[in-house]
Amino acid sequence: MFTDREIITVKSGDGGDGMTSFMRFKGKASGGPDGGDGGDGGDVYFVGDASKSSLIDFKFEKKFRAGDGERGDSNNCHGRNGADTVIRVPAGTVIKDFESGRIMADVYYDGQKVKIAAGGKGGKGNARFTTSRRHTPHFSQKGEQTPPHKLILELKVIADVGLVGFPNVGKSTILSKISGAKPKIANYHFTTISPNLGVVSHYDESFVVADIPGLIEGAAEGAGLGHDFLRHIERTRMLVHVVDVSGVEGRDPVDDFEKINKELAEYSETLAALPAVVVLNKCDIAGAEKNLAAFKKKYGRKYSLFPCSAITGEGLRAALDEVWNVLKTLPPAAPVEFEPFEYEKPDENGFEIEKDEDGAFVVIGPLVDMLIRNVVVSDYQSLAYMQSILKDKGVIKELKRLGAKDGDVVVIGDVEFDFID
Ligand SMILES: Nc1nc2c(ncn2[C@@H]2O[C@H](COP(=O)(O)OP(=O)(O)OP(=O)(O)O)[C@@H](O)[C@H]2O)c(=O)[nH]1
Ligand SMILES: [Mg+2]
Repeated sequence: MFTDREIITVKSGDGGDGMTSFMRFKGKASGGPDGGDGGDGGDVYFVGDASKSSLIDFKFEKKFRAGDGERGDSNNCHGRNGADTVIRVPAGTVIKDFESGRIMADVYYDGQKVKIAAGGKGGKGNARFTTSRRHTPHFSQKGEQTPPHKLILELKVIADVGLVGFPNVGKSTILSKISGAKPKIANYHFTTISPNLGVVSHYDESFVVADIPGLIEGAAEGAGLGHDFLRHIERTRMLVHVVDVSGVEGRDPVDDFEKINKELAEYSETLAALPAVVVLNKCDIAGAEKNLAAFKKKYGRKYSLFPCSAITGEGLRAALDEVWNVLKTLPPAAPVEFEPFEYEKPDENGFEIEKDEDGAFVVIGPLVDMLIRNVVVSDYQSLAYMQSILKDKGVIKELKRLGAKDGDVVVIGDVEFDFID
């Protein structure tokens, strides 16, 4: 089974919590703080793997999770970092964020490794909160929690040349003749239902040709197998149009060619603008000459036309020579260009202040969420730490600007306190 688009969920590891603990000596109740930091959560990576040719693995396995960081321990022991998760995908896999549809990475090369989701930072142990005035901090920081992310994986196979044409015109037969590939060939439409790749050795050079399912008129609106498979030739450097010039199926070859061009243009202007060579196939069938002459008359000046017979092999060499001549002039195939999109770490500095019906100032926002996670309300020092953060981050200043006066109530999460200027 071939799959070229899957939706999966990844989650990097949460950071481990910092530890609150104090040194213990024989005969002494407690020494200084020695709570260690929590470990960092593991990252989620993708790696290109040339031995894979489809996204089939992701049909069955859709959830990936990196390891969480471990909690810090007493004796200043740092918690162990969570294990990274490395997801192997075929070279040519484009990774998109599901929510925004934005491209995050094009895993194009074998062995290419990209980080998609970073693990949460471990929380600091209480030993880190010691200051000249605070000798025995009874609080430590919680590890950073990371959200899961939905991703779209899209495989766009990497090939130099794309074969396009109506069904049954002989695309797969041509691929089988010019490369070692063994695609299914049969005398009916839509024999090919997923892309086939073949490596063509041409003198001392080689290039990759992709054979995709046949297109028909209206493919862009979903007719036949639709035009989704055009994704696979989006990054090819040139096209080979294969036209059945024998007309055995009762269609006009010129008309076929024009319809395919129209479908390509409807899918993407870039694709339609690729350099193209036209192979007029099935020349061995009686009746081909007349159509051939008509085709040459109409397009002989605009395109390089190559009358061929994939069955006898006649004409294929000349077509390949031309393909190679064109390829030589083109830049190498390259990953897609995109504005990089990365998951941002939640901004822990943002806050807003609202006034509730009793006139209390209610502070909300990510800064408050962070404080709620990290502050132990029952602990005086922890509250003092919160106060200092509120000052540093400009909350106190903003309260004043909004007219807070001594004795006004300020609400932060579960904590209510009187404002003192
Ligand atoms: N006489 C003759 N028959 C050919 C030639 N090339 C291909 N055929 C036959 O045409 C039929 C279709 O060939 P395929 O290679 O499967 O065609 P395709 O374009 O890949 O078809 P789809 O995968 O359905 O789009 C087969 O029966 C081939 O044997 C040719 O040059 N001459
Ligand atoms: Mg085929």
